[in-house]
Amino acid sequence: MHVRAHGISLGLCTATVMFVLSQDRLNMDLDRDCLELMLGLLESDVSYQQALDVCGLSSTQLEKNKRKVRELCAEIQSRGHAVHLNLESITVGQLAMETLLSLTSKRAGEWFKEELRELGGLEHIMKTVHECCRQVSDYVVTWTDTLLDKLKKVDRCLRVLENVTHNNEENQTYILKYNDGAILDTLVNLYKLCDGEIPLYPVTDISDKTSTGTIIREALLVTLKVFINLTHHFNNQSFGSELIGCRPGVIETSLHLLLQVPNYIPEQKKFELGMLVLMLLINLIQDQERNKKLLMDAKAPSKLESIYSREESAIEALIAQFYNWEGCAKLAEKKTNAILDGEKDAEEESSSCTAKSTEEFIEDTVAKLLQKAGTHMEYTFLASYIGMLVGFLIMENPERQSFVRQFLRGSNFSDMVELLKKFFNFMNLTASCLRYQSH
Ligand SMILES: *[C@@H]1O[C@H](CO)[C@@H](O)[C@H](O)[C@H]1NC(C)=O
Ligand SMILES: *[C@@H]1O[C@H](CO)[C@@H](O)[C@H](O)[C@H]1NC(C)=O
Ligand SMILES: *[C@@H]1O[C@H](CO)[C@@H](O)[C@H](O)[C@H]1NC(C)=O
Ligand SMILES: *[C@@H]1O[C@H](CO)[C@@H](O)[C@H](O)[C@H]1NC(C)=O
Ligand SMILES: *[C@@H]1O[C@H](CO)[C@@H](O)[C@H](O)[C@H]1NC(C)=O
Ligand SMILES: CC(=O)N[C@H]1CO[C@H](CO)[C@@H](O)[C@@H]1O
Repeated sequence: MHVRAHGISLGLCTATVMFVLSQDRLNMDLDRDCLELMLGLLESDVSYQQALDVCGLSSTQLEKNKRKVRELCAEIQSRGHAVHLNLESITVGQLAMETLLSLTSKRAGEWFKEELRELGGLEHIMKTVHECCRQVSDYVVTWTDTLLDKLKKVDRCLRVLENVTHNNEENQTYILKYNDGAILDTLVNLYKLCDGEIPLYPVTDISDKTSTGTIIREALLVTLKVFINLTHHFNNQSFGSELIGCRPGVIETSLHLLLQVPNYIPEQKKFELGMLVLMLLINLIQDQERNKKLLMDAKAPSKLESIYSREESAIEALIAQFYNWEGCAKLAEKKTNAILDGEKDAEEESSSCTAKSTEEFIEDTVAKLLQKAGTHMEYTFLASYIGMLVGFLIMENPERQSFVRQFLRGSNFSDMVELLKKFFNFMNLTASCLRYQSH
């Protein structure tokens, strides 16, 4: 008994020390041993109260430790860190989890991802996601603070998964295969849940950070990012696309998110949501005949205001959305032409062509362009992504081509090709700027 209580107390102190170090901006020297210890601590979800119950004798000592730990944690919170920590019920596992999450979101390098997987940290994160999601989907009648806290925790864990799967085939495969793909079922359920809930909690104010609708939306966006990373193609193959695409409702949910859900989120978030959903759809169908068929056969999500409208095919709705965005994009053409033609201002000349990775560079230029041309340029991107999606669908398939044609203006692809050319030129421009720079 005594030994066990002592172990708990020691664990608590260790966890606290690590936690404090990780919260301080002082660089915590993280090495494999340290990580291993932390992951070990994650397993011990023992609360102080339990610790006190177990050992009758050294309760004064434990109480003293408890008070100290709480004071330390409160101090850290007063500096604005670890706001998620509940001071009333601190456990060893919680402190270790906080440490883990804050490390992965800050300074940990590439080696960390591998170690995290090998030492079972990813497993722990997946279990946490699973456990929180289970509670969320079991009890969601009204969103209590407790449930929203669970969702926020899921959000933070998913950010770690997003990071470690980024362009990393082995880590991606590990997650896809873990426990027979259990995490995929969890995430697909979460995806559908968020899709269904956002319309019930519409938010228009971008500065709103705490309402139910905002928390659900943010959880949805990070879920999408994890899906996109998990469906990334390596050598023209994507194991993830196969596994995720075949789960019932993924395509329908994505279509609903693309075509209906934007009505319930702030203006400033519509572009991000649209791009993420289209990126996922493209990943899903790219090399998956079965997923292409699912998309071809899908119905358009029903519009709330017209329940009795005829059943429209998803393709028809996608193409209507294409023309809608394309029309908006044309309005912006004048402003953006200057940038697309390569006219740059002095500020851009000096700052945008520094040595960066291609992705960073494109991201950077895209950011600048979007800023310059105003939000209208976003429509060009969204419409182009629909163009690419349709392109993958009809590639080497005359039957689908003629099906799509019936929804196109003038029954031809000229508008789509025109827009994709513009998009391509723009991408080529940014890429050639990079080539120029690297010489
Ligand atoms: C992952 O996290 C590291 C730091 O922890 C950061 O440098 C890196 O940019 C992140 N990568 C992605 C893809 O988010
Ligand atoms: C994975 O996620 C990161 C962070 O959001 C993103 O920058 C990256 O493009 C994603 N990777 C892939 C392969 O899509
Ligand atoms: C991927 O597919 C493209 C076009 O189908 C082909 O040109 C390329 O060689 C393939 N790459 C690999 C690694 O198989
Ligand atoms: C394609 O359709 C457009 C109408 O959107 C029409 O103006 C154009 O002439 C058509 N082109 C061809 C080659 O049929
Ligand atoms: C891409 O850009 C380069 C350099 O600006 C240009 O020489 C090339 O013709 C462009 N490629 C296409 C296909 O337009
Ligand atoms: C970022 C990264 O590549 N992380 C690891 C994922 O898994 C592979 C294979 O073990 C490692 O080489 C990576 O370092």
